[in-house]
Amino acid sequence: MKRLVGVSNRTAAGGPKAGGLAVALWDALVQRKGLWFGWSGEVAGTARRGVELFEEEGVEFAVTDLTEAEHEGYYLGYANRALWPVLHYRVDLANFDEEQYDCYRDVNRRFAKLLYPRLREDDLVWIHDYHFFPMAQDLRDLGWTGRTGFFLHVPFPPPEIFKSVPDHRALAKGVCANDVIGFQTVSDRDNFAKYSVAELGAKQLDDEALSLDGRRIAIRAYPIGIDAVEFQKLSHSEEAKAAIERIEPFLGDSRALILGVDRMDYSKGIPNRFQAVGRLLDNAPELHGKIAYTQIAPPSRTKVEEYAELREQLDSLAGRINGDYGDLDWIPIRYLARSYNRDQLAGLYRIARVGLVTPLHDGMNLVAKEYVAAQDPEDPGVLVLSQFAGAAEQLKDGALLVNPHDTAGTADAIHEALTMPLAERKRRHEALAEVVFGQDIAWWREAFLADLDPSGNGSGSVVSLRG
Ligand code: ADQ
Repeated sequence: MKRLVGVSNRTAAGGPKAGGLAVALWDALVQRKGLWFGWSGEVAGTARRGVELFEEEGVEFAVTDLTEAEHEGYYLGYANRALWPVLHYRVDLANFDEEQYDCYRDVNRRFAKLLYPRLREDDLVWIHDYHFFPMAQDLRDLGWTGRTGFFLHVPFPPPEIFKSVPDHRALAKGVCANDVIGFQTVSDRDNFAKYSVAELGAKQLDDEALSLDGRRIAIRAYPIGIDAVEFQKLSHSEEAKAAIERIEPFLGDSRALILGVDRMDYSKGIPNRFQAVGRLLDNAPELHGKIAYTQIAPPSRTKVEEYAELREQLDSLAGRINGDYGDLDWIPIRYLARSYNRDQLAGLYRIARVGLVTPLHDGMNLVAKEYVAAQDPEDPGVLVLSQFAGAAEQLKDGALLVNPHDTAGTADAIHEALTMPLAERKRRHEALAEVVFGQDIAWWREAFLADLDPSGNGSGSVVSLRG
């Protein structure tokens, strides 16, 4: 079996192997005794420019620090304030700064230089996400010719939007130096194909292949999954039970829990969600005192201005809705700006009557899948899901799909979820569970690796992307 080399901004070194990317790559790297290369997570005043090497459970890690200037320019600046907003269709929030772009390019080149001497001829290189759009090209420039793949965890927007990035061509050409380019959805893949044909002069060979400069590039949708069996187990853990016990007094005998769990990010549509709950309370006075909406949203990227503004907006919206509708014995919105561990979340998902997942745009959204995995199949809750989450492509038959910009429509969907008869809840849950358990994280990983290493024996499983 060929050695796998994973490249991602953050690695799972030392920390818990939780969350989508970390679990998926970790298992593959353990299987193949691979190498994981990325940022150490440390910001050094004057950078240790080299690589720190260590091993965990047979997986080799090679990590490097960022200097303060790199952290500002490459990470906080270009990746988070230029690429992230554009890839989430928010050109209005993007901040394009030439110096930050140069810094992003330099970090990619520096990382490639550190990685290249560690590569062996037969390695498979798997690069992750928008932090490393140009990485494959930088490795090629150094002489690397081996099989190389890229997976984009976030959406790829329509060409008109991606073209707003001043250096869009250089970035996209860099991505095209990969042999396989993976997307979360068919719609992201098609946006990229359209862009590449129009802007780079690529030729579309078929739905899943481009040709550029005489090279064939596979482009495919590989919707990322979760370790569903493991997550279901977590929902029965002691910690899960303890979390349920803590929230139960607040729910009493008759209050339905509506749950939202997100990183505090403007792409997640949390203010729209608050407004939809406000509208629901306007429309349905009979629900006053009968529902408890809990939104868990730990602040992220707090050094970025737009995130600080979001925090203020949420504080004020939740305060207003609670002020308008709350009562001596009832607070409609409980908004908790802190993080809970996976066991605790699994327990809360399990007792939530409604899973409210309404991002304005999202690559996939693993919370939607975790919510499904944690349900009791005999008495399942209902998933209310944004049509703009990547997960909607797979989960459209079982979830109630909403347009998160449509406040009234979202309020109606929450109402429908709260009043849905058991038979329909079970039917919908069955459809959801089939996808979440069938197309899980191992399925995703094997599908990508089978294409990255067509000659290889992979793990021997037959993978059908059509499910
Ligand atoms: P994220 O934007 O971080 O990931 P998401 O996929 O929803 O979004 O969540 C990732 C993980 O973080 C999940 O396992 C979830 O449980 C956990 N998490 C989220 N909110 C939390 C909270 N409040 N407290 C504790 N844990 C929380 C990016 C892309 C997504 C894509 C993933 C994987 O933006 O679209 O699905 O990568 O490819």
